[in-house]
Amino acid sequence: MNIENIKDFRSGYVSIIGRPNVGKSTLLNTILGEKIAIVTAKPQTTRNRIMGIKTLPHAQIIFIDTPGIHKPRHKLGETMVRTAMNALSEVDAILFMVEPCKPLKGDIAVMDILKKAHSPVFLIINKIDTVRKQELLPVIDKFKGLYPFKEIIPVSAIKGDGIDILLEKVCDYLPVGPIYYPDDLITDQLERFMVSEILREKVMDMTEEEIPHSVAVEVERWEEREDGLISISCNIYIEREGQKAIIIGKSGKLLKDIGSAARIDMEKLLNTKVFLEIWVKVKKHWRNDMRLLKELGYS
Ligand SMILES: Nc1nc2c(ncn2[C@@H]2O[C@H](COP(=O)(O)OP(=O)(O)OP(=O)(O)O)[C@@H](O)[C@H]2O)c(=O)[nH]1
Ligand SMILES: [Mg+2]
Repeated sequence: MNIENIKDFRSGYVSIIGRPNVGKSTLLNTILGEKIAIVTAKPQTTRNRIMGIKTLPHAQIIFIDTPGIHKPRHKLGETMVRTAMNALSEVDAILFMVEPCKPLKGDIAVMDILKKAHSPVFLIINKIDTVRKQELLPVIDKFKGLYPFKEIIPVSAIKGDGIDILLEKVCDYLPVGPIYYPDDLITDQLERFMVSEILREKVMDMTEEEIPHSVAVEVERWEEREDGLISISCNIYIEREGQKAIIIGKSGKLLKDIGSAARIDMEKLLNTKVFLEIWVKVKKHWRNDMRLLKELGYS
């Protein structure tokens, strides 16, 4: 990376906030050009604060992807919402992401929270690939009437449309500052965490109803062999015995498919062959148990 002028270099923190499923993690991945956050078509995918670092010749932007803000129904949900709220203070800008439709209840609830924020708030209207241009103006008007956004930027996180403008505008709001992280670092996440997330993504993708949200993944063993192969053993935790049978599937077929899909992505991430072993275990009501939530890295 060619750093242009160290004296005018800008840097700072930017949070991505919004209700579940609007495309926050997709945006982060597109900006970085690499998949560091898991994405599914189901709401409440992200459960932790995910940091992604974008270094440009004249600026370093540290993005914080957050869990979707929703009405929590258990302690896991509460910690997720708390994680999102914590990302609202001490940042240089907040990207409030919505879908290209009129404000929903969930959006309005987030805007109420944003009224207490001290940082400039951008409205990011995502998924513009799903609507016609003329449908966008009334959406912008509706949101504009509800909050004094500093900038309004329509994007398609999936297609990469509007991303350059977004980065340019974000840089305008960053203070002059140091290069906080090495310019080739894109996240602070440990490989172990990313591997557990990959497996959780596949389970979420390949199961239905309450199962995707009842699952937690833990890496139990990680061994790097001399020939370069990494042998990983993971536990998938679910809340009830009945869910165990569903995840395993008829003759173990579903679990096998989940494992194959996860292994392919893990090999891409680690750039080597992976041997993956998965155990499905019951941890009763873990989503409502603070001790278990802590153990699983959720608080
Ligand atoms: N058509 C379209 N779909 C998108 C776009 N961006 C994201 N999606 C889809 O929207 C769904 C949710 O994406 P995520 O990135 O997981 O959304 P999120 O806001 O991080 O969701 P949570 O982590 O649950 O809060 C996925 O199916 C994405 O493929 C987009 O620009 N266009
Ligand atoms: Mg997400």
